[in-house]
Amino acid sequence: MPSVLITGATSGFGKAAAQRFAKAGWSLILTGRREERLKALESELSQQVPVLTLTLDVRDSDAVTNAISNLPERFLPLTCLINNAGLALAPEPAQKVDLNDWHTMIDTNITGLVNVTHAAMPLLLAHGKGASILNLGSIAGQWPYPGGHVYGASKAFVQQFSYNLRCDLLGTGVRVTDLAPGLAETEFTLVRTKGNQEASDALYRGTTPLQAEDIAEQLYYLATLPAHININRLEIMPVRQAWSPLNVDRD
Ligand code: NDP
Ligand code: 8X3
Repeated sequence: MPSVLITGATSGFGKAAAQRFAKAGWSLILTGRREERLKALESELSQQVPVLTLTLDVRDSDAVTNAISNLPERFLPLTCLINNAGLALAPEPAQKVDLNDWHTMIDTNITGLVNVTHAAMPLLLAHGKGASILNLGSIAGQWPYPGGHVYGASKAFVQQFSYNLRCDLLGTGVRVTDLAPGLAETEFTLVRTKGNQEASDALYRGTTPLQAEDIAEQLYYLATLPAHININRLEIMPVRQAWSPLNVDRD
């Protein structure tokens, strides 16, 4: 039975991915900080497949290493790692941002992703051919926009780290993809605005954003491609999102 380790399974893409992979019969290792949400998901999905929940903060490298290097045999070797845990903070311009918010994004989106990857790599190498590392990047890693500052830069890291991992994993059979979504309706904007439900609703109102299930479907597609195919980067936007012209400062 294939197994998948999903970080940030308590909400949004991670939760939808857990449900999608369970539907296909995969064993699930689900992580996040909110234990009650993990337990609720476990009781929903453990009727279908084996589920292990790990309550942890991806920023805590000791906790991550300890948890992942002691996974029960029934979940090994690992078929797929979905590095999904992440967040944006501080939608305001760079010059107005609290430094702590920048640190939180770097610690989560970069250090956290690296912590989990480092711990899980031996388990994916043990699987070899057909195993995958699926990293949640973003359109923000490629396309700059006002208020993107450290969030976009952290997702540019995810893209380049994914490509560089591919170089080193060549010959092992382990695949790596930078999955880069655009506007998607999850708790992402609620987190970014520190709990402003009105701002979150306003962002998604009157358009047709991606849904968590759309991204879960792409994750499942990537994880189940024939073993000789690696999609390096997959950028997905809603049809109702596109680029704007460059800005010009005028007198
Ligand atoms: P959500 O806010 O709905 O989910 C984020 C998940 O990340 C939660 O399960 C949360 O769990 C987890 N998480 C956050 N910080 C930590 C931490 N320190 N340790 C462990 N888990 C953590 O957002 P999305 O589902 O939208 O986002 C998932 C990923 O997709 C992120 O990396 C995001 O940057 C990326 N993305 C999102 C887009 C969007 O528009 N929604 C578009 C492009 C990319 P908990 O709080 O329980 O720890
Ligand atoms: C999240 C998508 O457009 O807010 O990564 O940067 S966007």
